[in-house]
Amino acid sequence: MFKQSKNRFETLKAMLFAPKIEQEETQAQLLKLKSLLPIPIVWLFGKAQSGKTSIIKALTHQNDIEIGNGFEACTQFSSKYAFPTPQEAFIHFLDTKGIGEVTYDPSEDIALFEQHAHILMVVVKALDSNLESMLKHLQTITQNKNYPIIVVQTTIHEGYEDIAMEHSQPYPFETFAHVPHILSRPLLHQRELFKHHRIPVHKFVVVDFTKPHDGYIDPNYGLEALWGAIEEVFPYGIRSLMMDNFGDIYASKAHPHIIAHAILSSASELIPLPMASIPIATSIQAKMLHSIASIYNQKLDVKIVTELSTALGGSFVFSLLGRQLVKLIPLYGSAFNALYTGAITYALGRLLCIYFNRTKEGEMLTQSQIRTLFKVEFERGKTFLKPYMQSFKEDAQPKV
Ligand SMILES: Nc1nc2c(ncn2[C@@H]2O[C@H](COP(=O)(O)OP(=O)(O)O)[C@@H](O)[C@H]2O)c(=O)[nH]1
Ligand SMILES: [Mg+2]
Repeated sequence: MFKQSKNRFETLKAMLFAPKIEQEETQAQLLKLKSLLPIPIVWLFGKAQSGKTSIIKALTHQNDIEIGNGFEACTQFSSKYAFPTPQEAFIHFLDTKGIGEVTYDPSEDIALFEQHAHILMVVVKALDSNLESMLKHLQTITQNKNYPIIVVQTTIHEGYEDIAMEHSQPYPFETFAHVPHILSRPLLHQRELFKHHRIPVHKFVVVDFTKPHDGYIDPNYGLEALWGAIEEVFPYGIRSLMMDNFGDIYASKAHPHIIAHAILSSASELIPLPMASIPIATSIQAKMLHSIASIYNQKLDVKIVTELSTALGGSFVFSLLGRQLVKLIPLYGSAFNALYTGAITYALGRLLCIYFNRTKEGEMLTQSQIRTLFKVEFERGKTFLKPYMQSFKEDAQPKV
């Protein structure tokens, strides 16, 4: 790897502008790599119209169309939403939509998802007291596996006495202090039902995800509490991987795509693949740069790439490792390479975003600015990727 790293940007440049050298070999490797990637699943379990799709929307900042395009059917009763896209997914949301049907049988879903589901998110409308058959199915699902269960109680405004009432602030549903009786009664009653059926719930969260025309000040009421619950049971920094706010809307849009490629390139160092004539991580970086350019509606021309690769070439990237290199390589081996490669991919992606953003304003980046920015983004990349890559390692451990 380190021999390559001196001229990896030359290889990248060649790949970007002569895509035919990539060919089937890399495609096959990429497919293999993706199929081996242990992608975490959030299993959403709830009746139709309970608010499952709205939760995906709130967690991913995607709109209806983007979500609609991301779904693919996977069992008779369920479909899967891949984020950010089916080709680049680093998280899956599973939507079980057949629960209200008399014919619903969870066995197919259990067989397919038991291995990989990291969170079971049960979604109920706050005023729905008819949960009997759903709870029965949940009993079956949780019989053989202890999922961390989060129950999301949605659409609470339907329980408000006065239609003009605003949501309570600060969010009172951690303690239920000062929650009007008319609201607390159905919510606590639902919680009793879970207890009665011996469903071990990690956390209940109350939300109201409304449309702008509903007129609430906070259209994502309870989203912070929901993220809090998710991070308690899946503490791998997933929130910051899915969304980062850069002020530049294109950069925010590009963020999950950069993360997806960074994770993939990182994983290519961890997952054994047959040797290829072209380093797979480089071809992943090339794909990412093309995808960022299309988000910015820009052409990826030779000038940009030459500027970047001149600034970052030579021993610069190598020097980012500093003295850590000598100390850490014997210790961590491929895990170290994985993090390093992923962080380089992340930094490259971010740099292209910054480049497009600045040149749009007529500004130019000097070679030394490029280096300084790259260094900062490289460190950020490491921070982003480390916890998530940790989840891979744990996934690979034999389950007890
Ligand atoms: N007010 C409010 N409406 C919600 C909430 N969650 C979902 N909805 C609405 O309820 C309807 C069904 O939601 P959807 O997310 O599609 O449910 P799904 O069938 O479980 O995926 C949609 O019109 C949503 O806008 C919520 O928390 N509050
Ligand atoms: Mg839906």
